[in-house]
Amino acid sequence: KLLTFCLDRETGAVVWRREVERGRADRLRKPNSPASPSPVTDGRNVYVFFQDFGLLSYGPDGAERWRVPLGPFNSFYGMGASPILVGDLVVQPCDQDTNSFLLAVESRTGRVRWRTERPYVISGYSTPVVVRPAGGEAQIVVPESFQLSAYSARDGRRVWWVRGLACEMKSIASLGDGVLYINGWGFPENQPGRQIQVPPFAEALPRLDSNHDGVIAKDEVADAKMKSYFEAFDLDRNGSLDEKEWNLYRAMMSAENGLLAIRLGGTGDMTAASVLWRYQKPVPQVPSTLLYRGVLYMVNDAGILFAFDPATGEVLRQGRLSGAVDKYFASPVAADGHLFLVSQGGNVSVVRAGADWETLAVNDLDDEVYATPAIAGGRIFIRTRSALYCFGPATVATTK
Ligand SMILES: [Ca+2]
Ligand SMILES: [Ca+2]
Repeated sequence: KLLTFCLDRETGAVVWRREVERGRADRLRKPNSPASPSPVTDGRNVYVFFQDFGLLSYGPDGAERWRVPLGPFNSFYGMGASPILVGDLVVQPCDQDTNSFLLAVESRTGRVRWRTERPYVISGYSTPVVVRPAGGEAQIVVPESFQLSAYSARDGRRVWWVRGLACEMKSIASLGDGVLYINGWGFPENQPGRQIQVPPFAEALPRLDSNHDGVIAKDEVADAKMKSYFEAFDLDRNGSLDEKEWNLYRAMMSAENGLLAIRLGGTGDMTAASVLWRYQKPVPQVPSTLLYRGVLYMVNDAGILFAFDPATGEVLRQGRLSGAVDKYFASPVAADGHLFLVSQGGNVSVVRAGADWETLAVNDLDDEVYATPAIAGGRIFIRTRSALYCFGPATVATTK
């Protein structure tokens, strides 16, 4: 079922719930779920995206305002990016293995303002951010396969891009002053020094194509590792690799994992000019970084928390989150001088922020957590697999 809930922030009571018909079930692999894309609100209306339906908007009372059916989609793990609001537009990245596009619809009517086709993009799961380079107009920055691109919010035109990102992006960029920070992880073989050299198609085909049909089928591949990744390269999922798909396999194997600091702005390919630093020890699969009070934080897949100097990429402090050494899907969040990190197993670490951060408390929710907590009105909201929690003082000044 594809459900949208509205809850009273004070009590957690369900104010309304709406269901939209699920006419299909596009490819979706765990731990992704149809509810991975978060809703976005302008404070009155809410905008939601379901990969098996498209975009919808509901009013404050739950009345449907408009719907924009989209798809079906062809993404390796299923769709993950959330819609964002940019001025009077709702912007939705639809990154998939074939026919990727970026869509902007009017938030009032759902009418399509622009749609930019992006044939150079395959599966991706990152939610974009909005930037305004000095003196310029708003741009939508989307982490994409192998690169990050900035699109004009006015007409969807691709303005500038930086190459050298991982082959598959999941995290959201953190924004500093004229700089963004983005981390990406594709395969273990994308760690510098571990990359696999893949021969060109013309060289591989005569060796592997035993039935001479001009393409490379899964059972023609001997290499166990390649066999295990085969589906990821078979973009049209027809069971064999043609030259385009083989070239993607080569590109995926030669991509590099890492955390990059990128200066915003420019025109065209800004790779040479705008990459300020790269950190290439293991970065996490999913969680985004957090820039808070002049320090950049990142938690990796071994439960190690890093504090970076955002200007240089220097590691100021790294250490295990004691009591919460686990895998992380949720990104770190912060308020009142504290970081909050929620592990997959439901351990919530409360950390004093700073270049010399330290763990203050660990609380166990005893349930799986994949969602990043939300902070609003002096409270923190945490969604576990089976419940939505609100933590905070019993009485806080809130505006409804
Ligand atoms: Ca063949
Ligand atoms: Ca194919």
